[in-house]
Formats: sequence, C-alpha cells, structure tokens
Amino acid sequence: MSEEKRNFVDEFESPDHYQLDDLLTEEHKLIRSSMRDFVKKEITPFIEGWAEKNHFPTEIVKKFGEVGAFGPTVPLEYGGGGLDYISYGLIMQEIERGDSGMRSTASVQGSLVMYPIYAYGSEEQKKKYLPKLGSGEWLGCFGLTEPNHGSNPSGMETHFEDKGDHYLLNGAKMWISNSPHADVAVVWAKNEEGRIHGLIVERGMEGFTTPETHGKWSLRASCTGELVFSDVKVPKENLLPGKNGLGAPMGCLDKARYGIAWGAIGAAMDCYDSARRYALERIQFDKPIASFQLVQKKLAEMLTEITKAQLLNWKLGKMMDEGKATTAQISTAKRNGVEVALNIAREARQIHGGMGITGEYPMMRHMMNLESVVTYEGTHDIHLLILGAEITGIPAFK
Ligand code: TGC
Ligand code: FAD
Repeated sequence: MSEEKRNFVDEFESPDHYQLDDLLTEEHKLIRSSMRDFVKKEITPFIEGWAEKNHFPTEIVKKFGEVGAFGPTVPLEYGGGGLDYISYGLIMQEIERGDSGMRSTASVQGSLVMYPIYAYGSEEQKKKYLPKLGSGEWLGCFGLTEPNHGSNPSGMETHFEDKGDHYLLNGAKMWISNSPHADVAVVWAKNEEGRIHGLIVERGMEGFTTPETHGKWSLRASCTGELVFSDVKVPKENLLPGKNGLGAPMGCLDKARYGIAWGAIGAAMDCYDSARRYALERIQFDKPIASFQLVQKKLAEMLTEITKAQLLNWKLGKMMDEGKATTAQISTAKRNGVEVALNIAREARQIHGGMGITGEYPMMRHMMNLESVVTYEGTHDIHLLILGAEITGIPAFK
C-alpha cells in the first residue's frame, strides 16, 4: 500500500533559535540531513494514509536498515552504525518528526533488541542476530510488559524452567511494539529462582504466537501485539549470558528513553513548523493570523520550549557519550520532551483552527501518537517518581 498524499510537498525546516547547530559536528549535520531527506521521501508523503488505515508498512524495515536507522551506537562490526549518542538522538528526532510510530519501530529495533544482544549477548548471538537486525533483514521486538505488570515489571509472571537440554518458557507479554511482524523477540522471564533473564525467542518456535492488538487510536502506523508462550522450547544458547536481574531490561530502557527525548522534540518541531507557516498564510480580519498577539504568544512559547529541550537533549547526549548519564537524568529528558511535544501539538492544532483536526496537517496524528509516548517506556508519573527518588533518596513506587 503506498497512497501518496496528493500535491503534498514537505517543506519542513527545523527551528534553531539558539544556533545550536554550532554544537554539532559536520558529521552530525550530514547524518541529520540524510535522515531528513529519507523521511521526506519515504515517510511524510504516505504517513497520513498509513495512519488512517492502521497500516504498518513492512517495507520500511529494510529501508530503515539501508539508511542506518537501526542500532546507530552499536559498533559497525556488528551491523550497527558505530556512531555517538548525539547522532543517535538526531536520527530519532528526524524519524519522529515524521511519525512517532515509525520512530518506535526504529528505537525498539536498535535500543531494545540490538542493544541487549550487543551488551549482554554471547559472541555467537551477536554474530547470528545483529547484522540481520541492523540491515533490516529481520525485525525484532522487546517483551517486558505483561497483562498484570506494566509499571511494575519486577512482578512479571512469565517464567522458564531448565529442562536439561532446553528451557521451557510459559507466559504472556502485551503491548509489544513490532510483535506481529517480528522475526525475533528479546523476552524477559523469571527462572526457577525468580531471577529475571533475557531469552531470544524466534518466530516459528512451537507454542510461540504474536496476536495483533486492534483498535488503537494512537501509533496507528506502528504494529503492536502480544507475545504468547505456551510450553515453548527455547534452546539454551538463546539465553543472554551477560546480565540478569531487572537492571538488564532497565539498562536497555535507558537507551530507548534517551531516543524518545529527542524524538518527541522532532514531533514538536513538526507541529511548530506547520503552525508558523499556517499562521503566516491564513487571513482573518484582513490580516494573517500571525499578526495577532495571541497567536504570536503561542508560537513564541513553542519555540522557547523547543529550544530548552534541544539544549537539554544535547547535554544529555554528551553525558551518554561519556557514560555518565544517570537514569534520573534520562527520565527528566524523556518526561520533558513528551510533555513539551504534547503541549505544542495541542497549541499548534488550535492555530490551525478547524483545519487542524484533518489529516491535511500533522498535529492530530502527532497528538494521538504522543498519548502512547507519554505512557510507554515508563509513564509520565513513573519518570517523575524516578526523579523524586533521586532527589529525596526515598522511592515512592510502593
Ligand atoms: P527497583 O527496586 O528500583 O530496581 C530493581 C533493580 O533494577 C535496577 N534498576 C536499574 N538498573 C539499570 N538501569 C536502570 N535504569 C535501572 N532501574 C532499576 C536496580 O538497581 C535494582 O537492581 P538490584 O541489583 O539492586 O536488584 O525496581 P522497582 O521494582 O521498584 O521498579 C522501579 C521502576 C518503577 C522505576 C521501574 O521498574 C520502571 O521504570 N517502571 C516502568 C516500566 C517501563 O518503563 N516499562 C517499559 C516497557 S518497554 C516499552 O514500553 C517499549 S515501548 C517502545 C516503543 O514502541 O518505542
Ligand atoms: P499501569 O502500570 O497499569 O499504570 C496505569 C496508571 O497508574 C498510570 O497512570 C501510571 O502512571 C499509574 N501508576 C502505576 N504505578 C504507580 C505508582 N507506583 N505510583 C503512581 N502512579 C502509578 N512494553 C514492552 O515491554 N515492549 C514494548 O514494545 C511496548 N510497546 C508499547 C507500545 C504501545 C503503543 C503502548 C501503549 C505500550 C507499550 N508497552 C510496551 C507497554 C508500556 O511500557 C506500558 O504501557 C507502560 O509501562 C505502563 O504500563 P501499563 O499500561 O500496564 O499501566
């Protein structure tokens, strides 16, 4: 399915109010412009149609692989991009400027599937899976959330038993991005002692199914589903040997949440850019609506928040590169980015008046998408509590 939006020209220009390009290297700018060109060619002309029809464009997986969207920080020798965290952030920003669901596909593959295999996997696992995931030949998914355990993953019920020559896996995961089309799943499950481990489960293993979740009003161009394990025999060599305990999946989430902080600001930039253009073109009371102070206030506040978030993300990227970023710092940026983006999407929608509710403009789609982004990878309130725990030393989760 490739219904191009008629007469659609994507004229997006990113705001740079504080000359933040001065903080980027020539390589960063090149990576950003090639990803922006890719999004303008492969995503924005089609995205409204995909979202309207609740269609996941499977062909995008290979294209993402070709353009280097998967595993940007994973070393080149394992099929990643060998890039720094600023590059990774810029890639997520550009993709989510197109659509949060498309960014979901890329960040799950890179941060939640390739990263754990790279960081916790055996050499054989890295060689077997990473090049195929990096190139987009295979699609992966990450199974942590369960029907009874979302914010509280440590309570998970999915479990495996050691049967001598294999593990026997039982349980279910839900709300899993990419699952209906995934070739491999990194699944978090408890062993007989109740310790959490990562297992690589492949499509085709007997007893493993991935039913799709229907009826979403958000992330409609991304596919979401369950992972159901009914006496699945998982070969012993598929257990990730490098790390166990809740810290193992949480370490992956640190990387993915960082990508979301940048991605959400991409969606915010798209809404701001659309609102600025529309305000200059739309005439009411014989003037462009951009000439009214109340409209200027909205635009000025949007640009202020985007600029603050760009600086926050850049500094966090530098700390990620130095290995110094803490979970609470990552939570701060994820939480801030999504809140800023949701507010900007709503204000930009208002500037477009009635036209803002149509698929002619991107705000409603971004707004609906962001309602998932504010919930997944840790809800807005959970991130606040992570920060609260760091400030006070008192975890308030339980
Ligand atoms: P708590 O007692 O705090 O910690 C238990 C153990 O885990 C360790 N840990 C971490 N380690 C490394 N990095 C982190 N970020 C870590 N966070 C925790 C911790 O040190 C401890 O280790 P140890 O050795 O002492 O046992 O755990 P808790 O049970 O109280 O829960 C804490 C809480 C609520 C903050 C945490 O579990 C949480 O963040 N909940 C939110 C769940 C979540 O984010 N789920 C995301 C699912 S994946 C997803 O949404 C993908 S969407 C992707 C897309 O489509 O883009
Ligand atoms: P709950 O944990 O039930 O929370 C409900 C409400 O209670 C929230 O407002 C929450 O903030 C609040 N709450 C919970 N605990 C506390 C507390 N201690 N203090 C205060 N308030 C609290 N998961 C994966 O593993 N892999 C994926 O690929 C994935 N993709 C997703 C894609 C989509 C589209 C969506 C919507 C979700 C996805 N998720 C995925 C799951 C996501 O991470 C969870 O939805 C999220 O962690 C919240 O869990 P929950 O939905 O069970 O909400």
